[in-house]
Amino acid sequence: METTMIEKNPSQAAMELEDCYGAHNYHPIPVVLSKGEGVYVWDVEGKKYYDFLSAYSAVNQGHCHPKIVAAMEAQMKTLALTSRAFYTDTLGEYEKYAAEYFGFDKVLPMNTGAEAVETALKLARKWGYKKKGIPDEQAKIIICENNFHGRTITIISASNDPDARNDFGPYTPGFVSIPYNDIDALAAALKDENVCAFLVEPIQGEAGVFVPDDGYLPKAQELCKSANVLFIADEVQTGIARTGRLLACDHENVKPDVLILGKAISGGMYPVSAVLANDDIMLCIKPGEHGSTYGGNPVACKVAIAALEVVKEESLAEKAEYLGKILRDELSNIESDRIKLVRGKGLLNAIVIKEEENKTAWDMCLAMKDKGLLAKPTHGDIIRFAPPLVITEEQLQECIGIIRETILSFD
Ligand code: IF1
Repeated sequence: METTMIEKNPSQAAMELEDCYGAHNYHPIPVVLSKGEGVYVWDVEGKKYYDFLSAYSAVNQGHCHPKIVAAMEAQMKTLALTSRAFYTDTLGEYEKYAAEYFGFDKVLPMNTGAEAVETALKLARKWGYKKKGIPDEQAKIIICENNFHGRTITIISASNDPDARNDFGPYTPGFVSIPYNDIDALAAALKDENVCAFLVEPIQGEAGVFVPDDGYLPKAQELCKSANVLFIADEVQTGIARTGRLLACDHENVKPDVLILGKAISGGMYPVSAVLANDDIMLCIKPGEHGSTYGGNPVACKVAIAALEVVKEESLAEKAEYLGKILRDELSNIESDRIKLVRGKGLLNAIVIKEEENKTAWDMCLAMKDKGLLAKPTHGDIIRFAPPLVITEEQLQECIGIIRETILSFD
């Protein structure tokens, strides 16, 4: 019997479904993924790819890491959620583990990166009023141009990205914006006695993996200290071994007053985020003043412990440091007019592409996809290269081959 129905290929069908029923707040690379393992993902047609985005550094430990999966599976069968109305036998265990792991007195568990940033902002303001003696409603927080800290109304109030910000006002007041990597600007802004905190990404991720000058972070921390201002590091993207150290701040021996973590603290398994600080700061928030239904739930706790153990057991920071150098060296050696710049730290890297007609980086990502490597452009002309940290040197070399071949094909 003849049929007039034309079978849609499964990728097309999945993309149409999202397009039809989902809000149009993303413009993904046209690949439909259905499976992941380690450094690889597979699309619905069975094609295998190297993942060079790692969910924006959430899957540093690799996709579906067996140890993290096992921890999650065991806990979700036992007790998943109680809310914070009751104690659990997992939260304290996790808080102790994370506090000691990162060297802070206390942990405040949340779920997403944006929530953890919001938490840090609230904590800083509370500290500003309770400890620094800032007059009511006057607290200010210094932030940097071209930052990315998340998508809530307060956080976008601190953003200068028109896409993130425009038509979402009115905005939350209380932010002072200064150029990133500019110590003099920070020193000037710190003269205002109502400043309670400086919020900074140790490397600006969304800005295109922008690495500040050596010495910027320690100097910034020192200035904050003498101005009695909290130094808050947003390590949601740079943290958990991504840049070749446990924290990007560790490269410069900087210990933030408030540390914000998310993404890879769960190895991509589950939304887990955290704010860490010492008692003099953290205890400014009292019962009832902040919280979250899912924050610190038993599954999150067990997943985070396992994910952090994997980082140590598999020496992921050391691997990222070693492999990152190879990646940047090899990318720098590609003889193409198309590459303006290679930059990054550890396995958080980017190349800046010389644009031909403003979609070269996108087209390059499509070409790499066809060759079995997934990456995503940002700002039109920047491609981020951030594979899971479990990648082997041999796999990395194969990926460098794909990248080289693709870029040269655009000359
Ligand atoms: C998306 C970017 C990366 C972050 C830092 C907080 C958050 C993020 C330093 C909020 C989130 C994301 C969100 C994701 C894409 C991704 C991203 F391109 F948008 F900027 F990684 F570079 N602080 N980063 O990078 O964490 O609430 O999302 O858990 O699609 O918006 P979240």
